[in-house]
Amino acid sequence: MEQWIQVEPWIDQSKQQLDRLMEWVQRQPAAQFYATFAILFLSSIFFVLVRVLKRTKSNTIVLAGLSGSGKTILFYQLRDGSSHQGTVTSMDPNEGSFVLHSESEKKGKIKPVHVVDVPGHYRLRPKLDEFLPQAAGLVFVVDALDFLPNCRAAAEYLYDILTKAAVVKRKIPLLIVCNKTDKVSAHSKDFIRKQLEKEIDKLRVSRTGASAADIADEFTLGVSGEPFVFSQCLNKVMLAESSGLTGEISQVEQFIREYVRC
Ligand SMILES: Nc1nc2c(ncn2[C@@H]2O[C@H](COP(=O)(O)OP(=O)(O)OP(=O)(O)O)[C@@H](O)[C@H]2O)c(=O)[nH]1
Ligand SMILES: [Mg+2]
Repeated sequence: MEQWIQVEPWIDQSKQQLDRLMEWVQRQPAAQFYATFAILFLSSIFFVLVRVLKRTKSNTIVLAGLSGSGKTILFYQLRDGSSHQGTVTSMDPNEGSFVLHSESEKKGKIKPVHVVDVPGHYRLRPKLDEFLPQAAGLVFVVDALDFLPNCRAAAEYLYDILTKAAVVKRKIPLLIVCNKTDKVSAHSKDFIRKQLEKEIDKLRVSRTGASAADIADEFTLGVSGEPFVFSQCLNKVMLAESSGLTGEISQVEQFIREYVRC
């Protein structure tokens, strides 16, 4: 009884508030209800569509890297199992949807992969932005033979890629492929990783010091106060070795199959 006495005023108050709310609702013109209902209905359809579209996985793998690193030969190896010796500097992206040559004999339904080879010439690099929004994975090809003279340029290109919103927000996995390992003088992937990390670290310092108007980076890289290592990136960054010339590309194929599932 005592408890009832305590809660009774609160119930009365709530009832009055509810009555006032109902009166207010009844006073509103019908058009507002229809508009509210339409907005709620359309936004729920929009959210359902976004979820469905997110679930439809992309099958695009983008090949990027400096000119002469071996992207086009890698593209042919993936598609035809041969290097088509005698490639020239590409002037346009090379793209195709195909079942990987190494899987062409396999039985059952095999998902084709859409591979895009973006030329390394710096004027053609902006083409990369057209393909990143649909990329399931990114393969960055490095010339392991002629690596040291090109280390700075490769690091700059990688830095640009790793700070792009399209890469960071979608956490696009990146495979750095140290190519041309058929030659004994090719550098190992551990050496290349360390050198690239060092160069990116230097770039990070110089770019952070530059004025915001001079830099186009959409995201900052690494952890401030710590030397840069690839494991600090929000997207997964892995390293592999290959030879497009001899067809030793199994690590690239493994990466593709990990992110473009059959
Ligand atoms: N030894 C060796 N040479 C390679 C290998 N892959 C490519 N090359 C050579 O490197 C040169 C450049 O190869 P491409 O595939 O045309 O290079 P790219 O990356 O497509 O170059 P751009 O189209 O200019 O961006 C060619 O002369 C190839 O023969 C490799 O695995 N080993
Ligand atoms: Mg090419």
